[in-house]
Amino acid sequence: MSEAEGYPGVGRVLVVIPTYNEADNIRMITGRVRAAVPDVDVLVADDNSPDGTGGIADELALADDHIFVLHRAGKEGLGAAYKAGFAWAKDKGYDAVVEMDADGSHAPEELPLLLDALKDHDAVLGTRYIAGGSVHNWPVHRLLLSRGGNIYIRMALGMPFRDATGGYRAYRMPVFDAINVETIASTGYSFQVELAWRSFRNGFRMTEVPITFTEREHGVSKMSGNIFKEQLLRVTVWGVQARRDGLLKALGRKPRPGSTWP
Ligand SMILES: Nc1nc2c(ncn2[C@@H]2O[C@H](COP(=O)(O)OP(=O)(O)OP(=O)(O)O)[C@@H](O)[C@H]2O)c(=O)[nH]1
Ligand SMILES: [Mg+2]
Repeated sequence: MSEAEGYPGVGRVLVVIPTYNEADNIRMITGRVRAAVPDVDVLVADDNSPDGTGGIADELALADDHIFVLHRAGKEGLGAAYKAGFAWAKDKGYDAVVEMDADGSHAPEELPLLLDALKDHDAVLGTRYIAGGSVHNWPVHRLLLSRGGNIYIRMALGMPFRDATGGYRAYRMPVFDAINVETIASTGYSFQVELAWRSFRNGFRMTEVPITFTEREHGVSKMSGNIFKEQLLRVTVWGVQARRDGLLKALGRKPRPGSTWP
């Protein structure tokens, strides 16, 4: 890619798409990304999917020099795949990274919305729960769980965001260094919450843009009760830590090791 290419006002952008058994979706999603933002690159981070997603991605990469594949040894969860993708992007000198699911839940056609907002922000969260945003084909219980989880997160952490669990986002690369992204231990939805939380605590310029979220049509869901419990527990711990840090700060004391206090 030449210097002149990339997304105006942002620079070289890499869309990282983690995949596990997305053989039915991978052509569709990469094709839509390439059509929506022709000057942006795509990295498929595949955990050795048994259904052959990685092999299909290799074919796509051979045919298109804007598509790349990161083959990982085995299933380690979404967070680990993203961290590997971010490290790959840093190594290759990208200016910004977008997180996107492979299943079509995140519309590639909305990429310009996220990237335009990134022109004057460090992180942009695609949000289902602000005016203009929406969720399609979700059963009521899942919507309630998601909305309830987000209300809890907002109260526990004092972050202003309406959708801290969403997975359609754009970050400028310096954010990842500042928040020590490689030390994030969360998996599942907590990974997204922790990314937002650390970015917020470090004072980065963040904003939300409305997105249209559509539940997957093909393939198998990996959502589980354990993922939800992990999120609840971690958010509660961070909330308590943040209040303790606030107190220490008010008393003129130093933060504890491992604190999210910037
Ligand atoms: N590399 C990698 N990707 C994963 C892993 N688990 C999930 N993914 C991918 O992460 C994205 C989000 O996972 P989904 O299964 O869609 O999770 P979800 O949206 O909560 O659940 P659905 O209801 O199935 O849509 C998809 O692109 C998955 O293929 C994993 O262990 N490794
Ligand atoms: Mg999904």
